[in-house]
Amino acid sequence: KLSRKFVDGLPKAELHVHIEGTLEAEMEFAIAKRNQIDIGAKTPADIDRNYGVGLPEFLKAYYKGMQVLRTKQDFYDLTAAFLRKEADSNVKHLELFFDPQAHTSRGIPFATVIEGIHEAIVDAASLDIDVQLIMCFLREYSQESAMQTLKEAEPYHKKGWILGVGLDSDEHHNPPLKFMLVFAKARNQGYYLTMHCDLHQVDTVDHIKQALEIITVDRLDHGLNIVENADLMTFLIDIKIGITACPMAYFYTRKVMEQKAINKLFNNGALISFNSDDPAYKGSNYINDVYYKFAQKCNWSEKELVRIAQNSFKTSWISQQEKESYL
Ligand code: ES4
Ligand code: ZN
Repeated sequence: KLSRKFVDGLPKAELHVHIEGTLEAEMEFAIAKRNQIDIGAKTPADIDRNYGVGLPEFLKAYYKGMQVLRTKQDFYDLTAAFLRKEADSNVKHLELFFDPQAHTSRGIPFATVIEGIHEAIVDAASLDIDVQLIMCFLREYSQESAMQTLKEAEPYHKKGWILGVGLDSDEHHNPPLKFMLVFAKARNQGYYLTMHCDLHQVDTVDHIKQALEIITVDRLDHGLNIVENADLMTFLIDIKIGITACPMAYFYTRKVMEQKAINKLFNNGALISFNSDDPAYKGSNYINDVYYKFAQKCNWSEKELVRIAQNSFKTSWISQQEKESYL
């Protein structure tokens, strides 16, 4: 019988979690108070995280919550709290998403966001966790806006503060190819590439095809609809590209953990990992909750979870030498 203790103690990498999605109601409330922002809540319990079912419904709540983040200290505090939590969860390597356009579009300077997050990473040096950043573009914004964001990121990328770029937010009518030029440019600048191909959006399989065959991403986020196309799934497995699943996120936005698709990928040898995505908006299910609850649901033992954790290191963007130290 699988024990929670085993899950908690298992060394793992987390590759798909949005820093803004770790904003718990308590912290949102406290930051709103110190920034003197009226969010219409008298206590943290008044902040409603039951936004309903579906990606647009989630995104609405997500962008509303993060409005309280204004200062470098806000981004610092949010990141510092999450890194402590990850280290306590035995996450040894973290590749953390952030959404600069969700803040620059509200008048918050790019520097405020990245410097607050980065300082928390530096100050977490005493924790036994290695942290890298992935900058996501918001796909409902224009390619020009993404280009501008890439330009703003350049000095920080050169300092080694940002390892990769991703693509997230509203997928409807916003295919990977909309951002072909910006991803080509990012690759030229030395970034790793990943992108969300979310569940059951319109034309998702086409989007996965574009991401894998044309953009040639280094990893694929969600992308579970790939099981609908046997050739594409075989291609993903052959080229050993990682696929980041977030079972509890699906439970909160679709009311299922997508066991079938996940098991199919897993049983066919895909390099699939488990991740928390937006834990503060997905029932406060952090990485170990995700591992444990999915395993319980599918009657998995330690053996399967060890392979999931190995996949997380294998498909991370650390050096081959570092990978071997974890495998
Ligand atoms: C996201 Cl799960 C998910 N999908 C798309 N965009 C996102 N931003 C944060 N989480
Ligand atoms: Zn995500």
